[in-house]
Amino acid sequence: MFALKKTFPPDFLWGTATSAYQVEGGIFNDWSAAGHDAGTGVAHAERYLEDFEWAQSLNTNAFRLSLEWARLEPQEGVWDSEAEAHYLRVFAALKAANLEPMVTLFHFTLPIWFAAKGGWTRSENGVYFQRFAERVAECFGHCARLWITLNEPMVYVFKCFDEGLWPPFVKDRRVALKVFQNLLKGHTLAYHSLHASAKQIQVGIAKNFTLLEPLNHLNPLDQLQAYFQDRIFNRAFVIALMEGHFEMILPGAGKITVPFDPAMRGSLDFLGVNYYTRFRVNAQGAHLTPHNAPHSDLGWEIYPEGLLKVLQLAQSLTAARDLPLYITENGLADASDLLRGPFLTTHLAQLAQALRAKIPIKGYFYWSLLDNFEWAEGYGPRFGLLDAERRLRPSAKLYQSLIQAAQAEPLRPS
Ligand code: IFM
Repeated sequence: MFALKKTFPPDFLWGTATSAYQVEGGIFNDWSAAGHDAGTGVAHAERYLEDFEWAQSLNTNAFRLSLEWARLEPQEGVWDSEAEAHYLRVFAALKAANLEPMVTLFHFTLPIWFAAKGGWTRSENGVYFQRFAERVAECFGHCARLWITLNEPMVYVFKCFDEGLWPPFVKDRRVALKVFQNLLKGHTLAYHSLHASAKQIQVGIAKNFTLLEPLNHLNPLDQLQAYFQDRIFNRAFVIALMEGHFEMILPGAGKITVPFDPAMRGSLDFLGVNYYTRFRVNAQGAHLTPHNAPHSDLGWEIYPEGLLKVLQLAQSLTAARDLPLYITENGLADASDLLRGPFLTTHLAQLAQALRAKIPIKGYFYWSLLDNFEWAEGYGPRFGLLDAERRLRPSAKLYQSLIQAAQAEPLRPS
């Protein structure tokens, strides 16, 4: 076993991650309206007390959740007091279970009224997200220290507006670029609104980092494709938030420009890293996984070394301000649960190596506590440490003991 002891600081956050639409149930939003209805979810909205007991029993001390905008503001400007009371009860339950909340505002889903206004495709709509952030800060700002404005903004851009696989099912690169810019603006507005009303909070984003490597390292065309894809998918959003502007020429899409905005510059207090897999990129830009590579039920390669690589990348992107990093998601679709144990052990070994290399990682959140609604894939993929009936999988016990081992002999300041 790798050295867990003496590697993890005593205040390290060990958690699991969820999002509202994927677990709560009974939500009407742009996804349900578009025929991707999560239905009753896994009834987390009713069973959250029990779920937090499970999370506590696994030795975790943190929990990542999102607030469903469509529940809190089901009609434009109309705030649902029962939904607010519900989330206040959720925060109270987290506190009682000694689980530090990490709270996301936008995790892929929108109120129907906001989608009808054009959602993120229109720059003037950023003010609605800003107003949502203000309301959230007023109601819940005292309940949490760690806030995430946007989950995986570039996944959202590509899935919804380039590949056209998620609502609103658009395949238009020009629209995708607009959404990229509007999400940056929306983040910036929400970042400052959250800080204006809630004190002593930290605000970041959860950024998906997918390793994009040339299929053939000796083929310059593969290299070029991998380079451009990595720059736009993994780096652009973070560079823009760090520097307040961004420019690049993207073959096939032309010049991408995010003009300088002083309010955007430095609007990150930490960076969340979501890591799942690596893709090999060929000269046509397709993503491939070698047949013999170990992979999840979704066909995603299991590549633990990639965690260290993306943490190094995240550190280099944020080095100018020495930002703290959190692994806000890392997990595996594995119905058999045979691979999840080794997945956890090998990824945590890479995390331990990153900590020893002084990468400032403050927490790790496994995706997910429970099996849940995996977007266009529905309920098929099983990412949970628990299944939907709340039966603990063997890998959950392993996670529990790995956390215990890591906490057993905490680092003492030298
Ligand atoms: O389920 C998703 C989550 O909503 C965002 N990150 C990736 C997970 C697994 O695909």
